[in-house]
Order: sequence, then C-alpha cells, then structure tokens
Amino acid sequence: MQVTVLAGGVGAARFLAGLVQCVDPAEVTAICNVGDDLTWHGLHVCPDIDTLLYTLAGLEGPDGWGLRDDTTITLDALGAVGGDTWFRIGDRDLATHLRRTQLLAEGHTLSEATAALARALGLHLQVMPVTDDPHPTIVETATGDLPFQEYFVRRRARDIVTGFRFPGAAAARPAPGVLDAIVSAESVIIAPSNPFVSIGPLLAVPGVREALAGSSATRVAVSPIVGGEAIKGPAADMLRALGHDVSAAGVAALYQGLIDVFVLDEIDGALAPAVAALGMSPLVCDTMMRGDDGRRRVAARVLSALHT
Ligand code: FO1
Repeated sequence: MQVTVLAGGVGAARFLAGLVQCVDPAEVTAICNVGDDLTWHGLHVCPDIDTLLYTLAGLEGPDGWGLRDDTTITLDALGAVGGDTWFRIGDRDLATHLRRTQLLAEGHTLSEATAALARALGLHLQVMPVTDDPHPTIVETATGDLPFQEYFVRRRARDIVTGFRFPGAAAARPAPGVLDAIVSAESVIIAPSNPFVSIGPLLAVPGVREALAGSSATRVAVSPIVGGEAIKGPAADMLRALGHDVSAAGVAALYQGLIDVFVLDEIDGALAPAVAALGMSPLVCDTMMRGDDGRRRVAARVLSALHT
C-alpha cells in the first residue's frame, strides 16, 4: 500500500516514526515543508527535513529537533568571534548542513541532497521537499514581516500574527515525484502539523492543493490541536489570532474539501458532529504519541481508518 504523508516538523516526524513500524517504509513517501529553511552562516539549513530524518533514524534531540547528545563547541566559538548564535546549531548537526550545502553547490537539487542524506542515515522511506525552489514562509506580525525562524526562534513567537505570505510560491514548481505521490497513493495523510506554517506552505505550491483535492486516495488529516491546545508550537495562538475556532474542529474547517477522514483526540470527542458537518468522517481516538509505543499506536489507528 502506498502512503504519502504531508509533513511539517516534530509532530509529523513522530507520526512517521510510528507509521514505518506499521507499513513497509519502501511504501511511504514524506513530502516536507521547506518554508522554515534558512541560510545560517552561509549554510542551507532545512529544519523540518532534518527533524524528520533524525527522528526516523532514532537520533533526534530532547525537544524533537537537532541531534541527541550534540555539543555546541563550534557555535560557542562562533559567538566568541562575533557571529550570531540565536539559532542553535550543534556540532554534529553542522555536518548535515555542510554536506547539504556542498551538494547544492555542486549542482544537485534539494530533492537529490535530501535523498542522499536519507540514504546515509539508512532510511528506506522516500523523503522529498515539496519543491526544489526557494519557498520561504514569511510571518506577518503586528511588528512587521518576519522570516519564519526569526519569528519562531529569534523572537520566541512573541509577536501577534496577522497573516502569512509565501513569496516564492507562485514561481515554485513541485519537486519531481511530489504530485504523483499525492495522486497515485492509496492514502494521503496530513500529519499532526501546524496547518498554517507546516501544511500551508505545501498547499501553496502550485498544483499541490489541486492534486490533493482531485486525488482518489483516501485522505486523512490528524489534528495537531488537542483539548484546545497545540501538542507543540504556536498553532493554537495562530488559530486564535486569525479568528479561527481554537479546536480540532477549527483545524478541520481549514481542510474542508481536501480530506475524507479527520482524526481527533478522544478528549475532543464532542467535536465529532461539527467535523462531520464539514463533510468529513470523524475518527475519535487517543492521538497522543508518547514514546515509541504511542507513535506506533496512533499510526496503526489511523491506518485502520483507511480500510473501513
Ligand atoms: N528551535 C528552537 O526553538 N531554537 C533553536 O535554536 C533551534 C535550532 C534548530 C537547529 C536545527 C534544526 O533542524 C532545528 C532547530 N530548531 C530550533 C527547531 C526549529 O526552529 C523548529 O522546530 C521548526 O522549524 C518548526 O517546525
């Protein structure tokens, strides 16, 4: 069975880590957000891709990103000579960015560089950026427009969000295999990721939303909002600031017309009728991905919904 996952950062990585325990990884494709990418001291850094690669390799750091037990000797030395250190790149993580930047400088695409890194980490699923073209997320805030990592890490998501822009979107082309992976999969799963800054940039690439809307796959989304709170990150604050319902049903409404099944946590079971009213089948289950077992359990439950 071919399964395609539209993926953001930590939530998506944990879901995929469960999925590859339930399905042959060779049948799994992850389409990744590149809106969070940044140039860091001249290096091309792809936080969401790396979070996915490291988590699937079982190497992720304590907060879900970066590498476990990494050190910051280079970062500290960089600070000592006056370099910016607000974005915390560890010593071993640095090797990934050096390698990716080298591959890009040699003329490889981001898709090729990503596939090479996935292979080097011994992964068997397909990991692809949604586009090989520059496609940054700009967060519009009450204090001005900010590139995603400036908003999220440097300013600690403290600014009031008024909207999002994807200035590269119009010229961005889906990376090779992206549209096919959506159209020809038996299932497409929107991971429990931020609908605005993780899934939004994927759907903004010309052709991607249309491919999902027209796909004959069973299309499932897993709520990143549980009990009115984001499992991780600023999704709840963004829903609130933009006037949406701060709930799983509020997220479901953003995916209306794109999704057949919407998965919400059992503590949100009372929202099932509101989800059904949007034209989606609600699936109510425990969506908390605590530990390895939790990841596998959530993936297995979502997969079971595809066969009913
Ligand atoms: N998140 C932070 O909160 N602070 C950091 O200094 C930071 C560094 C970092 C380095 C590499 C990487 O792959 C991710 C990193 N992240 C950091 C996480 C990242 O900003 C976000 O989790 C994602 O972009 C949102 O999905």
